[in-house]
Amino acid sequence: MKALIVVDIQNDFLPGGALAVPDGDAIIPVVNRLLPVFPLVVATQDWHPANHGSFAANHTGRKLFEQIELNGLPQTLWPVHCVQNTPGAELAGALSREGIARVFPKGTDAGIDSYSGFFDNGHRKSTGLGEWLKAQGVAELFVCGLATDYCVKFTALDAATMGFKTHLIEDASRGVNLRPDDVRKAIEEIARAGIAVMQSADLSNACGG
Ligand code: VGL
Ligand code: ZN
Repeated sequence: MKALIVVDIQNDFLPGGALAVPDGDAIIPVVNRLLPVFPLVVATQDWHPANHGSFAANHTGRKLFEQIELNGLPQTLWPVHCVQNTPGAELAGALSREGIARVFPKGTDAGIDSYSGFFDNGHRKSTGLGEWLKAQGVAELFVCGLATDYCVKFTALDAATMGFKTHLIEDASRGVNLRPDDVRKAIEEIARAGIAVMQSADLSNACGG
C-alpha cells in the first residue's frame, strides 16, 4: 500500500509563525488536493517541551541559528517554536484534518532534537511511525511538508533507510534556506539516496485527477 506523510505543517512554520518557512502556506492547497489520492495519510507534529535544548533562549549567551553541541550531537539553535499545547504547535487550520489518519509527535525529549518523523537525531528512539506504517502494510511512501532542508529531508532519508520505496513531492514542500542553497542541496542529497523527486501534478495525473 501507498501512504503520504505530511511533515510538520504547523502554525509556527507558516508566515507569521515563530520559525516561519518562506512561502510555507503555499503548500497547503497542494497538500489538501493530494490527501484524497492516498488510501492512508499520516502527519508528523513537532511537539517540544518549553525547556527544549534546540531553543536558543534555553542557552545563555547563545545566538539564534548558532551551532552548538547538545548531548554529543550537533544542534542548530532555533527560536522557541512548536511548544506543546500552544497555538503555534497546532496543525495549520487550513489543512484538511479529516484526511489524516494519525498524527505522530516528535521532539518531545528536551535533551535531543528530532528532525525525522521516524527517529530522534541520534537514532536512539523511534517515534513508532515506521513500525506502524509497516503494520498497516505500507511499502511505498510519499513525503511532503515543512521544512524541505530539515524535517522533510530527514524523514525521507529515514523512510528510504527503513526500506520503504520513497518519493519526495517537491512542490508540496518548502524549506528554510538559512543559507541560500540549502533547499537545492537537500533535494540533491535526497535524490542521491535513491528517493524519487517528483511534483504533485505527476501524482494526480497518474491517479486520474
Ligand atoms: C523543523 C527546525 C526545527 C522542521 C523543526 O520541521 O523542519 N526545523 N524544528
Ligand atoms: Zn523543532
